[in-house]
Amino acid sequence: SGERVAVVGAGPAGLVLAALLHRAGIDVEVWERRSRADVEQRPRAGLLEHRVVEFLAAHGLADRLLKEGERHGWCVFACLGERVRVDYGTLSGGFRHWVYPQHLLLRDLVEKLDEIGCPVHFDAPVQELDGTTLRLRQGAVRADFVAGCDGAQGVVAASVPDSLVTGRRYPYDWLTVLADMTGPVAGVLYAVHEAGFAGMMPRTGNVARLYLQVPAGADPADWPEDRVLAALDLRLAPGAGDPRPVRLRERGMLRMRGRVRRGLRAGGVFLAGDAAHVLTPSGAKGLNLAVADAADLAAGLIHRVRTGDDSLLAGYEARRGAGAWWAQDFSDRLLDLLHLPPGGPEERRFALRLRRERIRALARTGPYATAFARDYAGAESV
Ligand code: RFL
Repeated sequence: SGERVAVVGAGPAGLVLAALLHRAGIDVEVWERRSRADVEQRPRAGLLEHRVVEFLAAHGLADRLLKEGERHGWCVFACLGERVRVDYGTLSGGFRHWVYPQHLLLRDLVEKLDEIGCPVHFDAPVQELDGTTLRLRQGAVRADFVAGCDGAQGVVAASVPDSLVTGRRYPYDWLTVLADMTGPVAGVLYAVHEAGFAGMMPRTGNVARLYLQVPAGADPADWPEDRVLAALDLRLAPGAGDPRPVRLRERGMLRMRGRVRRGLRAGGVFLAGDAAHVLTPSGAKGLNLAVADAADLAAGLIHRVRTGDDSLLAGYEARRGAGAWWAQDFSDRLLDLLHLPPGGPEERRFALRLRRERIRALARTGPYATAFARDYAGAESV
């Protein structure tokens, strides 16, 4: 029909969307600010929901992931010297995560787009949007539809009038490191501790992503390597045979905030992924939500281009808003479990005991544990 879609951003949302549209015979191109090497090498997320992998697999976008990724169906909560294993794979009735680093997924998607002939332009920052025309250093690109998949600080959102943001700044931050460990990390560990939360998430081989609660606004300079290692050791309290960090690769500070936009569409311009909502990494939902947005937007655009009917697209904002609030709520409840409220020693002890109680309930067969397990693993279909 000759209608053109411009996708801004080659993250999970943009690349999945482009692949689906191109496959459906739609004229689509991706514009990405960073270099290809940068996109393919920057480690971020790594825990993929069941439903997301099912979706990617059904569209032929998970070949390598299915071969090389690892299934993951349990996590451990540590609290007051007790370790509680939550077998969410079993409690949910068989839904598990896949562990596969985000940058490898992006590498695979870029490769797939190359293979099917969908253009991805790297080193091409979109500077401004004028209706559905992109302004780039290289010149102007006209499109009929624009998908703003340009992340939390994107330029597309700025051009969507009335795109209101509701958000929360949490009263703490997470220092995050990628670490070489003494051995492979078998599963996710969440440690709820008097001194603050610490977490450990498996990546590939002996590499793990570690998180450490620090005061909001903390300066990374105050957290040199030995301080980080000592805090991790205290809070994670590894046993004799457990993997320990030996080398910290890259250190970052995650300013903890949740944010949901209202106004995900203006005419032919749409927002998806982190451009539409930002989640804290607590529930590992950000990447998953980005793919779910892309799936929904692709279906709406394909229907619109093929039939001229806008009704599916018209519901995009409501459906994806609901998806974002669901994930936001899940992440917020998990954060609440993982952090102690401010207070004196007595209040903190009380709060710790309450958290241990809730953690035990997550492992006990019943509707509470089943609901958590299904939400965590992403049981509902995309
Ligand atoms: P992305 O991945 O940020 O991609 C946006 C892309 O847009 C480009 N861009 C532009 N391109 C052209 N012109 C412009 N003007 C542009 N402005 C920006 C950017 O360069 C970039 O390539 O957004 P998307 O696709 O919405 O995907 C979102 C996910 O990347 C994000 O939610 C997750 O990484 C969050 N997250 C996690 N999510 C999970 O589901 N599971 C996890 O285990 C998990 N762990 C994490 C995470 C995020 C982290 N960081 C660093 C924020 C762990 C970490 C440490």
